[in-house]
Amino acid sequence: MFKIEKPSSDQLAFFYKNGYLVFPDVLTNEGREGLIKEILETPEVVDFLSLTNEERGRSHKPHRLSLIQWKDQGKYGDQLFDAPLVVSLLSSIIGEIYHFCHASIRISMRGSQGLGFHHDNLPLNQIDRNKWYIQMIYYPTGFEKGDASLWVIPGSHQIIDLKELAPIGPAIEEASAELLMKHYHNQVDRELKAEELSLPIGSLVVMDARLWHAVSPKPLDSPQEMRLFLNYIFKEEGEPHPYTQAISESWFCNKPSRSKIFQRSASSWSSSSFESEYGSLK
Ligand SMILES: O=C(O)CCC(=O)C(=O)O
Ligand SMILES: [Fe+2]
Repeated sequence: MFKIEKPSSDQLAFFYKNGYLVFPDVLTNEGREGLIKEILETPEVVDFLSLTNEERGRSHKPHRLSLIQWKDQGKYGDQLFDAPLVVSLLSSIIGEIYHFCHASIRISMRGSQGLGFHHDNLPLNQIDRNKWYIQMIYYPTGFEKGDASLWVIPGSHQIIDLKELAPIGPAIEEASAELLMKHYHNQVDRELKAEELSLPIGSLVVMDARLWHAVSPKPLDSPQEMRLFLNYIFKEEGEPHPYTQAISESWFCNKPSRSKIFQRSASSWSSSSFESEYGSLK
């Protein structure tokens, strides 16, 4: 599934310092192609792709599909629960005990709007904000700068106390590195500056979900038809997050070692109660 089995100590040091870590082109060709196939065969994705361009443009997230809880893993998506690189990263960062929270898919097509700067660590109880909540984000099709590119603000994961800026709630559409700097310079020991990434096909970004990040729009003349995003979120032991998904029986099959990551309760929130509290920005 992956070309490597563990991160180097320099990579881990980069993660702690900056709040994210990039593994460009780390999926094997077979793994990448297998994941793309499984994403494209997912019923909600099939429905989305069967719409006309005009219909997709009329939805409340124009030209974008956001499937928050993905449960249709096949052979390849299944490996992202506990492939050696995943286990090595998570046990180095979180420790031996951690839980799978949820998996999501997003598809951005030409004309999709992108996302303003936000962070994704939104626990029900603010105390849990200081617990590890890690996003393993896969970009099977990659992206170029200016074309649904990911922006990050390195070091912004160190802002622990958000005070007046979204202690809980929807992302701040117009947040910027300058705004964060103005509010939180006492909490971080460095200048906060946004950086735009470009990533080849088959890349992985490991993100401390407290990191502030954004996505640029996908231009109408983008050479790439579809930008695929797959996110597996893992968390430190504790209360479910609003998105914590139910475990499918099929994920366990013949794999008792997985009880370690799957034995926890799911969120009792419905997606509609979540959206009314947190908005539907994604
Ligand atoms: O699409 C991306 O690269 C990131 C998306 C994101 O930040 C989110 O869905 O929370
Ligand atoms: Fe995000």
